[in-house]
Amino acid sequence: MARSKIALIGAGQIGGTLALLAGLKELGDIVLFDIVDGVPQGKALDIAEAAPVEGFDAAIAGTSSYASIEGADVVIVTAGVPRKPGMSRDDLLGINLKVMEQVGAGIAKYAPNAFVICITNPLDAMVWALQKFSGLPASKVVGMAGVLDSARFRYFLAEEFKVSVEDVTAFVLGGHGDTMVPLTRYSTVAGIPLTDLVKMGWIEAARLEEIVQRTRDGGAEIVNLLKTGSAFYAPAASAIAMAESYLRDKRRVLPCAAYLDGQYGIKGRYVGVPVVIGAAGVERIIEIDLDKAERAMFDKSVAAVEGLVEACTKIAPAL
Ligand code: TXD
Repeated sequence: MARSKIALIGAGQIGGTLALLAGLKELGDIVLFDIVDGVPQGKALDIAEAAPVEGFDAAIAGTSSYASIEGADVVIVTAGVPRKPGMSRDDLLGINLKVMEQVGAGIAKYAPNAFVICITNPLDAMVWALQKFSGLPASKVVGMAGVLDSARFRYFLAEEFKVSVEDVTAFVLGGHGDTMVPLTRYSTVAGIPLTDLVKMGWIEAARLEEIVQRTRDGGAEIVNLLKTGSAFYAPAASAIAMAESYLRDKRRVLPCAAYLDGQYGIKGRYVGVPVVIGAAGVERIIEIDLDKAERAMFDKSVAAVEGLVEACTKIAPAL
C-alpha cells in the first residue's frame, strides 16, 4: 500500500518538530513547505539523515512550491508569525490572516481532499478563516488547541498527584486562550472525577483552581521562559495525535476547534469541543450538558472568539 502524504505548511519550530515526529511514527511521506528558501530543504534533509539511525522509512522533502503538496492526505498549518513576549494572540491577527489566504488557496488547488489541521494563532479565528479561504468541507478542517491545553492540564495534575500522566484525563472546552474552560468534573484520575478527588482529600479546591489557572496561562508561561518564541514540542505532539487518528481511522475523542452548526447553541463558528476524529474527518461533535457556571465560562470564551472573527471580517470583508 502506498504511504500517506503529509504536508506541513510552515517549517519553523512546530513544523520541524512535526516532521520529525511524523517520521518517527512512520505516518507517511512528508513535505515541509515554507516561504523562507533553504529552511524547509535543510530541515527535511537533516531529518532524512536521522532516519537510518532511528530506523524509519519516509520520503522527506523541503519545498517553497505549493505544487509539491499535491495529493496530500493531511495538511498541518503552522505558517505565520509566532507570539512574542508582551504580544497578545490578537496582535497576530492581521499578518496571519493574509498568510491563511495564501495557504487556503494552495490547499484548494493541490490538496482539496486533505484533512487540514490549523495551528496558527489566534487559533479559533485562523481555522475559521482557513476553512473559508480553502473552501474545504468544515468536517475536514479543524484547529489544534484543546489537545495541547488538556495535555498541559494532565501534566500539571499528574505532577500534583504523583501519578502517571497516562492515568489522568482532562477535558477542556472553549477557545484557545485565557478564557479556555478546563472542566474539572469531566477530568479524572483513572476515571475518578477531580471533583470527587477534592471530596476524597487528594487536593484542596483552591489548589485545584491554581492548576486550572496555570493551564489557562500555559502558553504564556512558556513564552515568558523562552523569550524568543512560543511552545513547540507539545503543540507538535498534539497535532500529530490528531493526524494519526485520521490516518489510522482510530476515532479518538479529542478536544479540537471544530465548526459548530448549532451545537452548544452556536452556528458558523469554530470553538473547542470534544470531537471524534476518524477517516471521515470530524465524524461526531460531542455535546455535553453544561451547568450554569460552566456555561457562563463557555459563553465568555465564545465571545472572545466572536470578537476575533469580527475583527477578521473587518480586515478581510470578503470573509
Ligand atoms: O495551541 C496552539 N494552537 C498553538 C499555536 C501553540 C503554540 C504556538 N501556536 C502558533 O503556531 C504560533 O503562535 C504560530 O502562529 C504558529 C507556529 O509557531 P512556530 O513556533 O512554529 O512559529 P515559527 O517557528 O515562527 O514558524 C512559522 C513559520 C516560519 O518558518 C515562517 O517562515 C513561516 O511560518 N511562514 C510561512 N510559511 C508559508 N507561507 C507563508 N505565507 C508564511 N509566512 C510565514
